[in-house]
Amino acid sequence: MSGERPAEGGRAAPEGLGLENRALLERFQAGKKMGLARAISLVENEHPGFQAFLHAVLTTPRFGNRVGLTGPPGAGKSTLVAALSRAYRERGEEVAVVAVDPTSPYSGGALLGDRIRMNDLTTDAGIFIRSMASRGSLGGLATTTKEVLDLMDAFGFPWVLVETVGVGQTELEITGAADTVVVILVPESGDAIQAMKAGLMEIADIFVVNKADRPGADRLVKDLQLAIHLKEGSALRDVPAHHGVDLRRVGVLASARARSTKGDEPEGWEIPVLKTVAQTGEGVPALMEAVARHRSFLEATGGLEERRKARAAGRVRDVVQRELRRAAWSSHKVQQILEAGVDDIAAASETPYSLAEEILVALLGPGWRRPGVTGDGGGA
Ligand SMILES: Nc1nc2c(ncn2[C@@H]2O[C@H](COP(=O)(O)OP(=O)(O)O)[C@@H](O)[C@H]2O)c(=O)[nH]1
Ligand SMILES: [Mg+2]
Repeated sequence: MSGERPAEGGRAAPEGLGLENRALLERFQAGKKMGLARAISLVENEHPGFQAFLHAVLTTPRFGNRVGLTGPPGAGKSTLVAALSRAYRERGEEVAVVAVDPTSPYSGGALLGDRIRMNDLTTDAGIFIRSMASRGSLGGLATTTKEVLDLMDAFGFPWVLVETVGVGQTELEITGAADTVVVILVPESGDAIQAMKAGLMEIADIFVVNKADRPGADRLVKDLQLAIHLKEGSALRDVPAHHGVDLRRVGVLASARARSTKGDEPEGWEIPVLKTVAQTGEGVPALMEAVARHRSFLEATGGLEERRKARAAGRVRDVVQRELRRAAWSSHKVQQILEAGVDDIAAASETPYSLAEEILVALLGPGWRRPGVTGDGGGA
């Protein structure tokens, strides 16, 4: 970025924001929903100037609540998101929903004929719903998806709900995109041991056992509670001190260790395990209360700032990677090297590695050397 940043209302005017995007920015900042929709398209399609647009939007800090809801397919995530949205709307608060799951039936009509009808949600101007496919590698949350969340947050929604279908990587990545992560399980989805193995203990701030109207819900709640306590070492809470060792102290230490491995998590948060029947809204007020409590906890302990810093660092990495890729494949020089080199690879006088190295040197300068190469000294 050049040294000069022309001022505009006290903010740096982003370079590369064309006339059209500038007009869009005005509509966005004026709170026009059409402006938000257009901005999302701009970002999703990576149209020229989308980076400058995001830059402009993000230099105005907003602090919406980002809640991620994840779990196996069919657990009732969409139904629960609908119930939550409805409840927030009843309090007069606006809600943005991002469903990173193309099968989520948010697009008008009834939610599969169930009791919660999405009609009034989708025609309510106070709710903004967007479904998108996760285009990230390994099924992770694409950078674009995170940017759409940023847009919704920046637009001023107090609630930004993200539904992601839980398949490994996406579940883990949601931690980076949300302030509060709700993991939704159902009696049918397996036991607590499976949840532990899947790493759900690491990412859940709140557990929800949905479909509590089905058999086995209480059992799953108990198992999850036990698993959480075991993990935190607090299962020893009721064990008296004996043999000169205060097991409670040991427990507390174990708890602190378990927490600190999360890195961004101050200790002291007891993961609640709640029961819901998403279709009827049963248990939804308790879930809202838990989400609010977690938010207060994060604010009081500095955890919110920590999470946001971690998120920012991750985002910088994402953007650098994307721009590097973009720079590489849009470079004429790189195209030339590639075109000239493939014949040599066929003739075995070059290999993909030697050619890639040539391309990297062309991009990054003659001083560039692959990290970890002997004599490089870097990467240590
Ligand atoms: N019995 C029962 N069914 C539910 C409950 N919540 C959702 N469902 C049903 O479970 C199915 C999957 O719900 P959906 O919200 O699409 O799940 P998702 O794939 O996790 O988003 C739908 O047929 C819902 O009606 C619940 O609490 N109890
Ligand atoms: Mg869904």
